[in-house]
Amino acid sequence: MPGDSFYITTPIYYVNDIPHLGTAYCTIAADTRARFERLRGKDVRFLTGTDENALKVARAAEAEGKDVQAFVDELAERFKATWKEFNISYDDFIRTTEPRHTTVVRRFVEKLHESGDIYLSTYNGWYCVSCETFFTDDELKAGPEVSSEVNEGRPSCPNAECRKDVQWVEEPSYYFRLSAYGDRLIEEIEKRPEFLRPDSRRNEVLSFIRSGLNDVCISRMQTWGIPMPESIPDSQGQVVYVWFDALINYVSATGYLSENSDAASLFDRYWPCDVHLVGKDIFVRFHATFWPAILMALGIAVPRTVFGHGFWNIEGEKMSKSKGNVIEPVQLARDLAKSSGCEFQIAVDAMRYCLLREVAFGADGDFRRAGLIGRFNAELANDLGNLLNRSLSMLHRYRDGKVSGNRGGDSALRSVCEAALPEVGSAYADMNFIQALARINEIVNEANRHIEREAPWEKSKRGENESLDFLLTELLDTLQFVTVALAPLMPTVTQKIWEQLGEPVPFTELRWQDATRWGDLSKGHTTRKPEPIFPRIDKTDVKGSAKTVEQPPSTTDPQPSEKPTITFAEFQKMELRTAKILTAEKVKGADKLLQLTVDLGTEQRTVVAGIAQQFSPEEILGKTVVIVANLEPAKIRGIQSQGMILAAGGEVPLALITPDRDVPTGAKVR
Ligand code: ME8
Repeated sequence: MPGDSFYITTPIYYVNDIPHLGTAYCTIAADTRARFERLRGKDVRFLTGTDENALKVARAAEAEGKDVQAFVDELAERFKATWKEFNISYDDFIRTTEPRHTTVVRRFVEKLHESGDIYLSTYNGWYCVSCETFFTDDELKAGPEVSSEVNEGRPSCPNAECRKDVQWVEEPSYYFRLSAYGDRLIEEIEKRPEFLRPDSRRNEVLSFIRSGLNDVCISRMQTWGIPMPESIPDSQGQVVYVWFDALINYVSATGYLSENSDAASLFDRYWPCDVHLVGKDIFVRFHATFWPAILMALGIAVPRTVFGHGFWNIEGEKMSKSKGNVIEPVQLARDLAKSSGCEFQIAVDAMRYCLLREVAFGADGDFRRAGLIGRFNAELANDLGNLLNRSLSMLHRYRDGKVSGNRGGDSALRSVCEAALPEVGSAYADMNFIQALARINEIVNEANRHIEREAPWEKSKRGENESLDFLLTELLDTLQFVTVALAPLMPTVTQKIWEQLGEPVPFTELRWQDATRWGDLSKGHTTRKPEPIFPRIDKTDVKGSAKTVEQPPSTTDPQPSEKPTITFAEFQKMELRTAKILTAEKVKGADKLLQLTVDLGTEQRTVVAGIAQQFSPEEILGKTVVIVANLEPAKIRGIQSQGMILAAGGEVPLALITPDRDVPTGAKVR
C-alpha cells in the first residue's frame, strides 16, 4: 500500500565494543517510533545492525588477539542479545560483512566511477581512527582547544565528542566529488524543513556546507574491509572507506540492486526512508551531507528525515572507556530490578521510559542513577502503579471485579483522554517523546486526583451504586487509554496492565485508536485481581488515605504579618515555579536536611531543604512543590543548593505547598 509504509533506521554500530547506554538510547527511540507506527497500522520496516569493516574494529580484534571475522561475529551477537533483552522489535539486522551488503557497495563504487563522480588522486592529510574520519589542517585548527593532559600537544581530532589523536596519512585514494553537490544539498535542505531535524541542527549543516565542501576519500590502503572492485583502475590493495561502505547499509538492506527479486522489492516498498535516526556526532558530516550527496549522484531519492539526537553524559562526565563510566544497558536494568525489587523486563521498560522522559529528544542529557530511580518511583511505581492498583482493587472490593460498563453521562476523564490522543500521537510522530509522556503522566495524575475527589469509598458506604459504577468504569477507561498510549514505549508493562484489565482485544492486535474506543470493557466483563507490576513505594490504600505525616507540635500559631510591606515590583523579582521531586535522600550527618533533585520541566536542580524531620524521602517523592527558582545558590553542608522549597510553618515546616490541581512541571507561580 503506497503511503502506508514506514522505514526507520538506527546507525549501524561499530563492533569494536559492546553496546552501551548511548547506542541503547538511539535504538530504544527508534523502536518506540516503530512500535507507534505499527500501532497506527503502518507497514513498518525497522532496520538496525553493525558496522564491521572499520580499522578500529580490526585493531580491537588484534588487541584481543582474535581473528577479526570471529571477533565481529561474536560482537554482532552481543548487540542482538542486548536488543532482545530490550525488546527491540527490529525487522532486519544488517551486518556490513554480509555478501548482500558488500556486493551492493562494490556496485555503488562502479556506478560512481561510470558517472565520473569518483576520481583517483592522493590523500595527504589527517585521519582519526576513532571517528574513522578524514580531517583537513583547517578543520584541525578550528576544533576545540586540545587539552594538553589528554593529547600532550599532539594533533587531536576536532570532533568534540572524540578528541583522540589523529594520524598523518599519505596514500593514493579514490575521491568522491562531494564539492559538486553543495548547491543541490542546500536547495534540498531549504525546500524541505522536515529533511533535517531538529531545526537547531539544520543551521549547523547549512554553515558546514556553505563553508565549502571538500571531496571525500572513498578508498583506503588497508587490509580489513570491502575490497575495491577489480574493474576500478589502480585500486589494488585498497578497501572501500568505511563510512562510504556503512552508509550504503540503509539501501543494501532493502535489496537495492539485488538479483533476488523478492529482496529487491523491499526497495520499492520502503525507499525513501522515513527516518534515519542518528546521534549528533554523525549527523552533520555523514548523514546530512555525504549520504544525501551519494544518493543524488546515483539518482536515488534522499531520505525524508534525518534526525540527530543528543548525547548522554554520565553523572556529569563524558561517557568514556578510560573514565570507566561506560554504562552497559543490560547491567543497568539488572541493577534497577534488584534495587527496586521488580522483574527484569519491568526494569527494562522503566529504563526505556526514563531515557525518553528525561530530556527533550535532540538535546543532551546528564544520566544519573538517582534520577532514574526517582523518576521510576514517582511516575511509574507511584502514579501509574497506584492508579492501576487502586482502580482494580476497588472494582474487586465493590463489584467482584465485574465491570458495569456504566457510561451514562459525561465523563471528564474520558473527554481528557479523547482530547489527548491526537496530541500524544503527534508528539510520538514528531519524536517529541518528552511531550507525549508528560501528557500521559498528567492524565494518570488527574485520574488519581479524581479518585480522591469522588471518594468512591463514600459512594459505596452511601449506597450510591450508579455513580460508583460510573466512576469505576471511567477509571478503567482511563487505564485503557494510558495503556495504549504507553504501549510503544513500555511493551511489557502495558501488556501486563492490558491482561489485568481483562480487555477482550488481544494485546498484539491493539491499534492506536483503541485507546479511546470505549465500550470494550463490556457489561459483566471480569477484570483480573490487581498484581503489583511495580514495587509499591507509597502505601496508599484503596480508600485513598495516603500515609499520614506526623504533625509536629504546633510551635507556630498564626502570627500577624511581621515583615515590612513590599511593592509589587519587589514581589515580581521573585521567580516561583512548580517543581516535581524526583529524588530525595537524607544529607549525611545533618538530621534536618534532605537533598532533593527537582524537575523544573526545562532542567533538573539540586535543592537542600530543612524538612527531614517532618517528611521522609519516600513520602515526598513525586510530589509537585513550589520553589523559589531565582534564589542565589548556596552551599549547604558542601552541597550546592539551587533554590528553596516553600513550606507552611515557621521554625518547623508543617506542610509543603503544592498546587491543588495538575499543572505542567515548571509552571510559573504568581
Ligand atoms: O558512529 N549518548 O557507530 P557508533 C547518546 N558505525 N548516544 C550515543 C552516545 C552517547 N553518549 N554515544 C554513542 C558509528 N551514541 C558508525 C555509524 S551509520 C551508517 C554508521 C549513539 O558505534 C548515537 O546514536 O560509534 C551515535 O550516533 C551512535 O551511538 C554511534 O555509534
